[in-house]
Amino acid sequence: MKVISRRQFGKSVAAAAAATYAGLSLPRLALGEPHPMRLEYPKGFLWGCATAAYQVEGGAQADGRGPSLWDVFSHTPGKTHNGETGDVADDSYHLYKDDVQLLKNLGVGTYRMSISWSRVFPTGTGQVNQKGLDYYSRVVDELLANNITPYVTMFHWDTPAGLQGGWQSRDTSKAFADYCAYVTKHLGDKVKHWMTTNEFICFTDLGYKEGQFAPGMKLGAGPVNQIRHHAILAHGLGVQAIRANAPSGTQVGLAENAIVVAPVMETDEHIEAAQKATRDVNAPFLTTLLDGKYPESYLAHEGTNAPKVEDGDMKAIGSAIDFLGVNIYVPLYARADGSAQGYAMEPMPTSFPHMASPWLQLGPECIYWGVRNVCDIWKDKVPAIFITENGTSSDDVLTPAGRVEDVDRVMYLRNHLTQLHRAVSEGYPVKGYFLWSLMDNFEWADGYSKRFGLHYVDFKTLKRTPKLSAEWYKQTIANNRVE
Ligand code: GBH
Repeated sequence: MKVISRRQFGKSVAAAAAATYAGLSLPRLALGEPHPMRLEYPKGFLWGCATAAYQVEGGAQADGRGPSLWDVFSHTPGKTHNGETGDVADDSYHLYKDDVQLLKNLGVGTYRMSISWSRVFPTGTGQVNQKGLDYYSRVVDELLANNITPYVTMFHWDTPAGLQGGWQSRDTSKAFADYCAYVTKHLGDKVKHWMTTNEFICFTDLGYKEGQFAPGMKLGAGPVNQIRHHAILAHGLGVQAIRANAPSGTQVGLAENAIVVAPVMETDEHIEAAQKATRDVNAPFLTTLLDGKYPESYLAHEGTNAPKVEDGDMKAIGSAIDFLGVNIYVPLYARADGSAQGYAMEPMPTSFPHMASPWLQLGPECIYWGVRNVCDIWKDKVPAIFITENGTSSDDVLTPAGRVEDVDRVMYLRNHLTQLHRAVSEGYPVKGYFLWSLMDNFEWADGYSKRFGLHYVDFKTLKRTPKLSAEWYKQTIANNRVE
C-alpha cells in the first residue's frame, strides 16, 4: 500500500476541489483594483449637509431677533430634555465662518440651511429687521466664496411668537408668503434653490395635537385639520411668492418627511399595496399637495372635522414644484391583504433594531422605497428629487485622544447610500443628498441629549471635532461612490 504524507493528501484534496468548483468563481482582485460592482454615483451628483436655524444658530436675542414659538416652548419648564434651549446652541450665528470651513473640508458642494423668520421679521410681519437679513447675506456670501451652493429653507418650525394664534390662524399662511416674498427679493440674486417648509407634521400635529413640540397644545381633530390646511396653504402661497419675486431659473421646492412605506416583499402585489398605503399615510400633506386636492377618503374619514377651504387655496397648494425634498430616516412596512383598501400595515416588533433615538428604527431600504414610491405615484409632478435629510443619532464619545469612533453612524450611512444608489441606478431622478447633520445641535424636545452631527460639538466650549463619519463622508464625496 502506498503511503502518502498528510501534506500530499491535503494537496490532492485541494486540487480535486479546485477542479470541481472551477468556473464558479471570478479572478481575485488585487489590492486597490476597482471591483465590478462599485457603487458609483453619477457625475454631478450633489453631496451636502443640512442644518436648521434654531438648532444651530444660537444668538437668540442678537441684533433684534424676535422670539419664536420654540424659544417660548423650550423656556417652559418640563418641555425639553433638562430644560435645554436653543439660546446658544452651536452659536453658528457668530461661528458661521468656521462652519463653512467644516463644510469645505468635507468637500460638499452644497449646504442646506434655514432662515429664522423672526430674525427678519421680529414679530412675524410688518417691521423688518435689517440686521437679521444681513446675517443671512453674510452666510450666503461666505458659502459662495467657498464654492458651496446654498439650498435655503424658509421655515424649519421656528414660528414667530408674535403671530397671534400661530398656525391656528389663516393669517399666518399669508404672513409666511409676505416673508418669502421679502427674503427672495433680497437674497434671490444669490440663492437659486429654495424650500418653503420643513416637515409639515412636526409643526402641525406634533405641536398642536400631540403637544410634544412647540407650541405644546393638544387640540382636537377639527382644529388640527385646519392647522394642517394652513400649513400646506403657507407652502403654496410661499411657492407663488418666491416665483413672483425671484429671477428666472430659480428652483422652488419643499422638504417633507414623506412617510415611507416599504413592501414586505418585493412582489407586484406587495409593491402595489405599499403604494396605496403611501397615498393614505401622507394624505393631509404630500398627497394633497401633489394631487392638488384632498383625497376623497381623507375627507370622508374626517367628516365634519374636514378643513374649511377657501377659493384659490387648492390652486396655490397644488402649485407646480421644481423639486421635491424628502427627509428620510425610517421605514414602515405594508403587505397586500386582499381587503378593500388593498393593504395592511405591519406592526413593528419590539425587537426591531434602532439607533440612539428610540424612534430611529434601522431599515436602510426606506431610502430606496421612499424615492421609488413617490416617483412612481406622482411621476412628472416630481421632476427632481433630493434627499434633504438622512442621518442618525449615536451615543458618541469623545476620547481623550480627541476621536469619536461612530462606527454605527458610518454603518447607517453606508447602508442608506447603498440603497439610494439603487434608486439612482434605476433612473429615478435623485439629484443630491443632504446629510443630517453637519454638527451636533439642539435636537428639539431631546435638547442636546441626542447627537446627529458629523462633527462632535462640546456644548461648553463649542469646539467642533470631526468624527470618524466625517472622514468617511469626505472620502465618499471625493470618490463619488459608496463603499
Ligand atoms: C428631522 O425630523 C428634522 O427635520 C430635524 O430638524 C431633526 O433634527 C432631525 O430630523 C432628527 O430628528 O420622540 O418618538 O415622539 C425627523 C422627524 C419627527 C423624528 C419627530 C422624531 C419624534 C418621535 N422627527 N419624531 S418621538
